[in-house]
Amino acid sequence: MILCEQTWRWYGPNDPVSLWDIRQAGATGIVNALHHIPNGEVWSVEEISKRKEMIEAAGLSWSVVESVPVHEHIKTQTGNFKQYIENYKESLRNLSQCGIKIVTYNFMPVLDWTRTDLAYELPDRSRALRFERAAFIAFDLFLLKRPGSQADYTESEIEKAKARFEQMGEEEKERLVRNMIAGLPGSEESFTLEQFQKELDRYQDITPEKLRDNLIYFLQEICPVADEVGVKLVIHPDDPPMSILGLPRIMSTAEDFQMVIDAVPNESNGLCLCTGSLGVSSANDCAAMMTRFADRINFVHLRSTQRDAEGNFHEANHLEGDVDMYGVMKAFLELQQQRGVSIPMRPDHGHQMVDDLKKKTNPGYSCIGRLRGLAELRGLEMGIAKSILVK
Ligand code: DNO
Repeated sequence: MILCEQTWRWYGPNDPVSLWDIRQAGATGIVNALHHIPNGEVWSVEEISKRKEMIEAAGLSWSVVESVPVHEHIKTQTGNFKQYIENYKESLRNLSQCGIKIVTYNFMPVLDWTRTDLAYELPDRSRALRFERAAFIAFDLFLLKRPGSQADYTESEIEKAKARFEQMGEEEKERLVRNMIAGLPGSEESFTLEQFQKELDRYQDITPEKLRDNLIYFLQEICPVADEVGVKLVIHPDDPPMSILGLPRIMSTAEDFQMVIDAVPNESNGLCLCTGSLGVSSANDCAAMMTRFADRINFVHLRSTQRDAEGNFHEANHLEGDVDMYGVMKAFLELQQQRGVSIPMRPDHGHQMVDDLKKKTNPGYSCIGRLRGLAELRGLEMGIAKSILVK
């Protein structure tokens, strides 16, 4: 029976969660990036090797890169995008030379993942990340004051956002701005409000079709190199899976995935199935996607969210919320048996809980919540493996 490779995202030497903590959590693989290298520059063999040695010194292996960021010029096809694509190819060759063969990236314009509240208190007093629609709209209309933003919302949404905004103190407003644009862990960029609006302006003429063409162009360039050096590229879906702040988003549904695979069928063109991102939309059936894209999934993020009728959602415990984690895990186990490979999975995010409530942590990436998540997921995996899949 082939089981998944249990991995854990580590932010490097400055991460308050150490490699030994991770080893004690039971993970064997590390998901890591060279965050100190500016976006667009080549990751040299020297820098990659240094990090790799650090990870291996704790008895762990560097299994997945998350992420080699895609420069905004590549997404918009402006400025130095050709040079940045060449640099990307070079980084892939260097990673392969060091034995690192799975590379995650995303194609979300300007922002990576987005939440309005990083410390939403749950009934058990742990804290979760949350996306509150009224606060988000209030940010867009009254803090960012994005030109044309009113047209994106209904009258009743605008009313609610207004009431929400009026009730906010200065501190809450500042916090909301920070949460939205100062960059969550792993987002490679952060901005002031003015810089942020400038970044949005660059997308004024970029329709979803154009952004998709730019992604396809990028993949047509880099996939042959990845094929040649044996690297699997895995695109991370949009989080949340919808257009925000007038920006196009093109990786939110099964059809979006399908289109990109059809356009660039190279073996290296694969997916990172992130159940927490996709699961926010009731249209996405994550277990069905696991089966449908079985031959393309080369990395998995397991997490659940709880949505409500107003368009809010918060991150739920890993086995609760809207995602059918049993169905996902079963399909995941099945695809690994079919393909005869073990695929890396990481418990994605966790609640801030227990002793971590007293510590300064990376939002979503504190230790104990993820430790709980990983423990639950590996129990679920073992239960399914032993009771159903073994004949
Ligand atoms: C959030 C993460 C994302 C992800 C990137 C991949 O927790 O899942 O930041 O790493 O989108 O490029």
